[in-house]
Amino acid sequence: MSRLVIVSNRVADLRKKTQTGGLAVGLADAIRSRGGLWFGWNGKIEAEIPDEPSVTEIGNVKMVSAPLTREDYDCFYVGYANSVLWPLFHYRLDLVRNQDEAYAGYRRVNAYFARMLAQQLQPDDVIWIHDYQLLTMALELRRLGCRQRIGFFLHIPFPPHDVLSASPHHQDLLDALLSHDLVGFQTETDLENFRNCLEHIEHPDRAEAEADAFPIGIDVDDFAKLAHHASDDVLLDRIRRGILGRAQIIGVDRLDYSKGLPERMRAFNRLLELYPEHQRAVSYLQIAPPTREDVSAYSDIRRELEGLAGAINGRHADFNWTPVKYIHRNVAREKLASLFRTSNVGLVTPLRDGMNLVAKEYVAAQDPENPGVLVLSHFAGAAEQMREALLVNPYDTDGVAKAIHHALAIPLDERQARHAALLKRITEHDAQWWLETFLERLAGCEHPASSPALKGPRLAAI
Ligand code: GDG
Repeated sequence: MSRLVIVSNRVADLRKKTQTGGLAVGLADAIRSRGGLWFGWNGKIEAEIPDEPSVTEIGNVKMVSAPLTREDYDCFYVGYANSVLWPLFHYRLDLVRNQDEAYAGYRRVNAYFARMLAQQLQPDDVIWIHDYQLLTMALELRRLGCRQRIGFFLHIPFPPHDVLSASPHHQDLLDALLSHDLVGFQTETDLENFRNCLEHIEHPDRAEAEADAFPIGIDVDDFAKLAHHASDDVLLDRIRRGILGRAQIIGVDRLDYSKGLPERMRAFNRLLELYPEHQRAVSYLQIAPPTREDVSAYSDIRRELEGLAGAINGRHADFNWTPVKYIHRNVAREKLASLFRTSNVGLVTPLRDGMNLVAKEYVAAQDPENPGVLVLSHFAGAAEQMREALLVNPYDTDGVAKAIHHALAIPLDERQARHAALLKRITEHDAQWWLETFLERLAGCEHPASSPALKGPRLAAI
């Protein structure tokens, strides 16, 4: 079997038993079980970039990483990846901050990562690059003469041409994507958008990269076990505090404007207004750990959310009831699992999301005998697979309030039926399925992008 080379913006810490994010867990397991190489930024900022990456071996895995300079970090990570690509790909043109300098930094870092990785490659490696920070890295690898198979997976949405073309560099980005043998997206919608964008650009000389949808999954059994084992303490705690009998709604999201958190708070407020019977009977727990705090749009959303939580509590709270519990900290994964299991409603209402693993984790964590109900945004990639959730439009405040009200009243047999259908689907399409399906498809590609006969990409060096 060819050696697997995974490339992601940050390398996971393989010495830690449990990774925090769902993605890191899946990839870490894959590489631990079959061996290979993992390349990425080491998270450090240094005065100068080195000539060679640092290499450590953990079991049969080679961890290869490199630092960034302050300027590279500011341009590549803050300036372009998170102030242009992230908002653009989440359909938020109002938040895009185009700057040529940032784009140049992005291209420079992708080229630097390609140089660092190229030194480590063997001829029959299979390379799998992840996500929007590294859209142009394969192109740079090809320029360096790498002929290995290269696959790419985009974890976030891919926008339609009308949105993408607002970027002055959209043609470059599409060209760069065509340097891969296989480009993977989360959903059929993303795939369609990509195909539609290609129709608008000229690429006559190029054999096309293969493209398909590979919806990412979670390790369902593992998360279910975690939830089952950890939930006893939480239940006891809730009984002790006398809040059993009160319903709990839960939301867990990085504090990101794509997750629709202010809209969700407003919908909860509306629930209390429209259906006063939920006063003192329902509470909403929102866990929203900080993220990307050096991008200004993120401090704005934080302020807005704190204001809203305070206003709702100020208006509705009672001496022994706090309607909104808002936690702006990272919570341990076991704790999350048990909180999911002991919450009656999982509220996942992003304005736009590639997939959304929290939706799948909420379902995996439920007690099948007495499961809670998932309320899920149409605009999460997960909605394509999870039709038995209560699907909502997150922009429709009254609609979400009504859906929560409905979720709280669904009888046991219907809850069980919805949960069983959802659990079956996420189990069939779990993390292992995602990984194997992608890698098998990559291995079977006709391999046009890496063929020596192919003309080089048209994209100019920067
Ligand atoms: C991107 C795409 C796509 C959250 N808070 C805490 C915590 N989490 C964990 C969740 C989940 C993960 O982080 C978040 O994954 P999501 O999929 O929900 O969202 P993004 O971070 O935006 O991920 C997304 C994903 O990539 C994978 O392709 O689904 O669409 O945007 O696992 O549980 N974990 C812990 N404490 C927290 O406070 N331990």
